[in-house]
Amino acid sequence: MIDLWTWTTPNGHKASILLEELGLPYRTHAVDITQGEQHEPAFLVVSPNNKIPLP
Ligand SMILES: N[C@@H](CCC(=O)N[C@@H](CS)C(=O)NCC(=O)O)C(=O)O
Repeated sequence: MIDLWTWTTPNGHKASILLEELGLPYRTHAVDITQGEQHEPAFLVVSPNNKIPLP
């Protein structure tokens, strides 16, 4: 199972479109970058550069 950390940005949509087109199972984790959630310690563990999308 792929975990996709993402938000409703064009880059986030690119990752979702790719996974949908490939037909791969994945679960989505919303990271609201407008609220600064990309800087939370739990997210930095999986994305040290605080960027989404991250599959
Ligand atoms: N080329 C990168 C761009 C990633 C990127 O710039 N993500 C932005 C949102 S589209 C982001 O996470 N911004 C939050 C921040 O920089 O704090 C990718 O697609 O992986």
